[in-house]
Amino acid sequence: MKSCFRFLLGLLLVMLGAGAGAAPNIIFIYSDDHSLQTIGAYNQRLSQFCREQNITPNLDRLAASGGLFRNSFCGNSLCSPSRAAVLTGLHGHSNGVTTLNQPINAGLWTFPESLNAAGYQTAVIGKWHLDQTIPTHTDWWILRGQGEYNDPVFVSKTGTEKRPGYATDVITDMAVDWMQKRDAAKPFFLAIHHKAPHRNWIPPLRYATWLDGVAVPEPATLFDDYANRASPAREQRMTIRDDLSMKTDIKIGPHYATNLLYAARNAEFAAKAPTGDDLTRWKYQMFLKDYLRCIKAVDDGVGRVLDTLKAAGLESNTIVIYSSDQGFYMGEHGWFDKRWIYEESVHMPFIIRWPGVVKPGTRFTEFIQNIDYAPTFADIAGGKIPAGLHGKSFAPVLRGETLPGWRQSVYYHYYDTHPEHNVARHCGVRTPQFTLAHFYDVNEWELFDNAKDPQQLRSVYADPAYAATVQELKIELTRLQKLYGATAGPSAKPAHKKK
Ligand code: SGN
Ligand code: CA
Repeated sequence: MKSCFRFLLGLLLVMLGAGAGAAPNIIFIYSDDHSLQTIGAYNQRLSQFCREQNITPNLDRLAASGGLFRNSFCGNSLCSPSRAAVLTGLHGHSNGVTTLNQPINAGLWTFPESLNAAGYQTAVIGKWHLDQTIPTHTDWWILRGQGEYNDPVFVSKTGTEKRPGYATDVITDMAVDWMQKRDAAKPFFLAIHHKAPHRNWIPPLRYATWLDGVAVPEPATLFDDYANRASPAREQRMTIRDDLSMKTDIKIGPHYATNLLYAARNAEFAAKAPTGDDLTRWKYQMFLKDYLRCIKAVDDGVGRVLDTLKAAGLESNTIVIYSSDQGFYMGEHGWFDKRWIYEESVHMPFIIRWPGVVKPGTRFTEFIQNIDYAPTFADIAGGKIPAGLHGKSFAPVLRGETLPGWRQSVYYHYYDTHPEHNVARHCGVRTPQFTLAHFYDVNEWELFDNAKDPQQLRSVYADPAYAATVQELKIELTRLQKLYGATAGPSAKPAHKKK
């Protein structure tokens, strides 16, 4: 009888260990500016091309063995604000980070605190971009500001140190090393924050000629004229044609002509001397190839992490997540960069493998947002979730439960007034079918019917057929602002004054 009881107890423990009951390890791989369009598994504009060219095989493997969220959003498509929302579970007006280079409000809870208290060993390695805020992870090695692509300098508890090599590889090496040296008696949370593929898209030497001779498919909107939209779409400065620098972004000039990465393109440019639309097309190709070469290296890093887990026997009890701080324009609307509430920038990739819990191949449609990550991580780890967060744990969704009353819309607010890309401040709401945006400085509105106009080329805000929708969405925006204690306009003075 006693042995039968012991057997049943043992069986129960094994079952718990294999599934949601045991404290699983969590690896959170978070890159900088990775668009959904350039992930094979996402089925977006360039996904098929990515699969054909084998650009994201490891991310695709992760998505096939786990799940992928189609409706994963940020609340402000800019680096530091997205990172602060991930850490605090709060939107920027409450955590203090509405634009770049601002500190998280002193004393605010960040999720590693709950994981540490629950017995986890936590670490963050790589881009942080919250220079005035010290991580609460057990261990940390972070890049200053944007960090460097080559021989990056890390700041840690013990000082600063330059590490030789290509940033993506160096960060992966450090992450693998940390995993191998960690306290194996504790569950762990490891954040691997890549600098890539942020501007100015410097690939590793091993991919210097990879994709040469291949034509990257162009978006239908490469030569968008911004008609039928509010004025900010015309006023921005983020076009491939006018704002992507021939020198620092495309790397044309005497300084680059002798560089192994750029010699061939300098020769090609000299021979073809493209002008007008041909020059825009040529710049698009160079930009996309540099970006995709950076992605390929990130994907290599993902592969190494997955292989390390397998070799260490940690695969079955480790959750692996891949995300990025926001989306990016890959020439859609003629643009690079992000910032807008529009589709390409408001989406964040979110891929998750959780063996024994998330069924392989699951495609989630729930609306999740970066404010949900902190409570979700704390929930999974069995840690405390403080009251008053804007985000909610979606761990039950991962476990296959339906959450009654889960959000049907996301709140968005972009506050930056920096002249570099000149995107007007706006707040808005994204629902399953619509995007409503208010550019309050010029008091102009836009409404896109994403079902009928997925490329968002025609605002129907003034179309009488949409009058009722406009009313409903304005009410929804006000409801969200009240829910989160936000104001209709900027809640703080702009951090940057226009020159
Ligand atoms: C830099 C880039 C911008 C980019 C911001 C914010 N210019 O200023 O193109 O929008 O970072 O990016 S660069 O010439 O210095 O590369 S973010 O990812 O940090 O939000
Ligand atoms: Ca970013």
